[in-house]
Amino acid sequence: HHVETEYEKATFGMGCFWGAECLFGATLGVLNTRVGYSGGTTPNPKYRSLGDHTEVVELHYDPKVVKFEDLLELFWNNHEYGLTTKIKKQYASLILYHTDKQREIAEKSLKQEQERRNPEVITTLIVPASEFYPAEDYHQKYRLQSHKDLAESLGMTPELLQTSYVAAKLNGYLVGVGGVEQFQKEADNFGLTPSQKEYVRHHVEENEGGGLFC
Ligand code: MHO
Repeated sequence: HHVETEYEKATFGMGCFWGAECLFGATLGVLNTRVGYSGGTTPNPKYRSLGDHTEVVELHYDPKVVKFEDLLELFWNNHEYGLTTKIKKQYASLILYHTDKQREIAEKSLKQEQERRNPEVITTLIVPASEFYPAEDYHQKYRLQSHKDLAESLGMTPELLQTSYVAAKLNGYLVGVGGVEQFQKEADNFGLTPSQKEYVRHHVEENEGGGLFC
C-alpha cells in the first residue's frame, strides 16, 4: 500500500555541516534536519575516518511552504563552490537529489549559477542521493548543544537531536538565522517556557546578520 507523503527530503553538501544545519533549520517550511556523511563509497564513515564521503545536511521540508528552488537559493548563497578555492572532498559542494524533479530543478539552477559566475568554473556536483550515515551525536544541532543548560532543559536526547522540529529551529535561531522578527512570529509554536524563549530571543538579536561560523 503506497502512502503519498506530503513532505519531501533534500540533502546538500556545502562545507562544514554545522553551519548548513543552522541555515536550513531556521528556514520556514523546513521540518527537521540532521547532519551526516554521504556521497562516497567508504562503509560506515566517521568524522575521523571519512573516507571519500562529504559532510552533508539532510532535511525534510513542506513543499507547500518552501520550494526546492528556495532551498537551492540558500545553498548557492551560503558556501564556497568556485574552482579558485581548493575544496577537500569532506567539504565538497554537492546536491544529492531524491527525485527526478529535484534533479531537473538542480541542473537548471546550476546552469544559471554557472552563467552568473563565468568564467569561474563551478565545482558543484549533482548526484543521486545514496546512503546517508548520520554523524556522531555531538555534531547534531551543534550550536544548540553548545547551550548546555537550554538543551538540557528541553530534554534533548540523541534521538531528538536528529528528529525534533524545535531543535532544528532553535539551532538556527541561536546563531541569528531567521532574525528576531521571524522568531517573534513563530516562537510561540515551539512550546518554550518564557525564560527559554527570552534566552533564545536574546541570542537571535545578538547574532542576527552575522555569519554561520564553523
Ligand atoms: N573547524 C571545525 C570544523 C568542524 S566541521 C564539522 C573543526 O575543525 O572542528 O567540519
